[in-house]
Amino acid sequence: MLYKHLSDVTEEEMDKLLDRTGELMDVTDTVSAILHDVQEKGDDGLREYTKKFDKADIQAIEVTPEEIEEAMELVDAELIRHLKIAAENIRNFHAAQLPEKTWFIEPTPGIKLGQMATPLASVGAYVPGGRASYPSTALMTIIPAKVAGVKSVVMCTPPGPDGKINPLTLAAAKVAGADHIYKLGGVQAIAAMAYGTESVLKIDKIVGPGNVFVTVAKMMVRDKAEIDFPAGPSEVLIIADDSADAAMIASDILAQAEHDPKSVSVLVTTSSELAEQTNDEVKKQADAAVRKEIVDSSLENAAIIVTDTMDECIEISNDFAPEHLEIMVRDEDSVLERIENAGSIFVGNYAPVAAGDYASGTNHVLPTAGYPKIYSGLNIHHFLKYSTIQKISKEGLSSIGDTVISLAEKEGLQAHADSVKLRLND
Ligand code: HSO
Ligand code: ZN
Repeated sequence: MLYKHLSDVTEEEMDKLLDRTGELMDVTDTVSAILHDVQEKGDDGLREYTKKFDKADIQAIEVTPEEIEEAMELVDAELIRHLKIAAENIRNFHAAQLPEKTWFIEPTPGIKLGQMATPLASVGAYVPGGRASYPSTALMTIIPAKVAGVKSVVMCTPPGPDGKINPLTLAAAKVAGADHIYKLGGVQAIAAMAYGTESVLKIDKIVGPGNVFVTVAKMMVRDKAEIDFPAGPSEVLIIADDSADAAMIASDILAQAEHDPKSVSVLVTTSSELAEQTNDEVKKQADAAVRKEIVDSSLENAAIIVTDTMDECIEISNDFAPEHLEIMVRDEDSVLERIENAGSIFVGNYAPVAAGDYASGTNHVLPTAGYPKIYSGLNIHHFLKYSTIQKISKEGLSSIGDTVISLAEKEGLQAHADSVKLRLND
């Protein structure tokens, strides 16, 4: 772990912290071969790759209603209750993001301008499986699509070697309201949803996190299916002053570190005392970590940076553009209002990232690696598109007629000009 005063951080160290886009390009050849194969061979190609990568023999690619019922019975009733609580909170928060279906303004008499939101027809949710199997991600991807009004929401998640999907992930998909569930993971899942096969519905947009292969596959099928954004290894940046609690900060660093050996956690603070205590706490908590191996390698990417001013903390955070930002300072709002780039922001001592990961209701599918500079985390607008509308009377058209005619004629488009003249000449 890097632990330094800002003035001692070298340019190289800072660059390494800020540039996290990684080795996406290294895997493009492998990915494009699989995409191509699935496009050619359809279901047979999917079965082949599922055998190769997931070690599973699958006949039917789609999960049956009986399999879903079986999973619902296998999962502890108490866990189903918790899934439902989380689902309700996620549903409510995303419903609050819904824009007005249709609105109009009348800037000039006789010209009414408006906008109408309509949901995408079909969406595919990719939910990672295997070592990192996240039922919570099924809730986070399927529920907003359903709240937006998407008719066909499909989920892909890889099967285990027994050909079955993790029962809790299936239960989560059911609670969230998925319309079709396919036993597919990796690049083959992305290919199946983007191109469609005999068994898999072709969808309009793919959302959800994945490893580098999945991320590159999503980026390569964009001519067939829109995507949300690249989402890589999890990250947190914490801005804290001397009012913060070192044990709490360390626990959030550990929570991030246990995700992936490539996860990144950063504390920027104006308090050298807090920095020292956090450094000790991280070591102490890491010793007792359940996923110690992952935590230890991830902590190699961690950093504690002490600054002289809160302005410097904020500047580092805005440059870093973290997936998750925690603000643990006395004057929270004055820091919050200066944040420019962050996927999801957690304010105060009692807002750990884990709250948003599972149950508060905000979405945990977020851009990483600095992409919060240009992308928003998953939200209702990812599932909607907007049509503009105009209702114009003859009076309204005459008020802009000369402008349209003059500009059209100047562009050499006489028919455009005539379409207006014809309407205005009695
Ligand atoms: N922090 C992860 C999401 C997650 N955490 C799922 C636990 N389960 C990426 O935002
Ligand atoms: Zn997490």
